[in-house]
Amino acid sequence: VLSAADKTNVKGIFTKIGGHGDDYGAETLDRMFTVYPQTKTYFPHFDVSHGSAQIKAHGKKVVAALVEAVNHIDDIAGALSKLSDLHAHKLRVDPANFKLLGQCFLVVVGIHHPAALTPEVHASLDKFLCAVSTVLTAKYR
Ligand code: ZNH
Repeated sequence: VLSAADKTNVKGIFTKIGGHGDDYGAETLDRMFTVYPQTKTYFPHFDVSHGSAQIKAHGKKVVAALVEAVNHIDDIAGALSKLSDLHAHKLRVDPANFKLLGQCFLVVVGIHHPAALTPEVHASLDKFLCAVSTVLTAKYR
């Protein structure tokens, strides 16, 4: 459960991310595909080479969903309900992969905002990403 301090930390770091979200999303996917090549199996229809247009477009969508979750941080399940249906019923991404994407996002944020990603903010952002992952995998059966 995200504490009041976690919510403040998450909102703060997303303010820093600001207009870079699209770029960070693409960089996150790029890193995930490189470091965890097994994740590419979910994207057989994508050009997963470095900097591809599809990676950029998808990175933008993923970060937009994270921003949506930040904007509704007290009701992430409600905010991402449709996305949760999509991942559970159509995409069926193994839940283990959410951890991998989350780790890559933390690395990207850390590279671009080293001073802002204090241990406290890191812990809060990690908790937030776990909360989002829990929502997106909640309807699996
Ligand atoms: Zn996912 C899709 C988000 C994780 C895989 N996604 C998607 C989208 C979004 C997202 C927003 C779009 C939708 C529409 O269009 O409607 N994801 C997300 C998030 C996360 C995720 C936020 C976390 C945090 N995913 C994930 C993972 C994976 C995935 C981990 C694997 C690995 N997704 C996916 C796919 C898809 C998606 C495959 C589809 C794509 C296309 O386009 O086809």
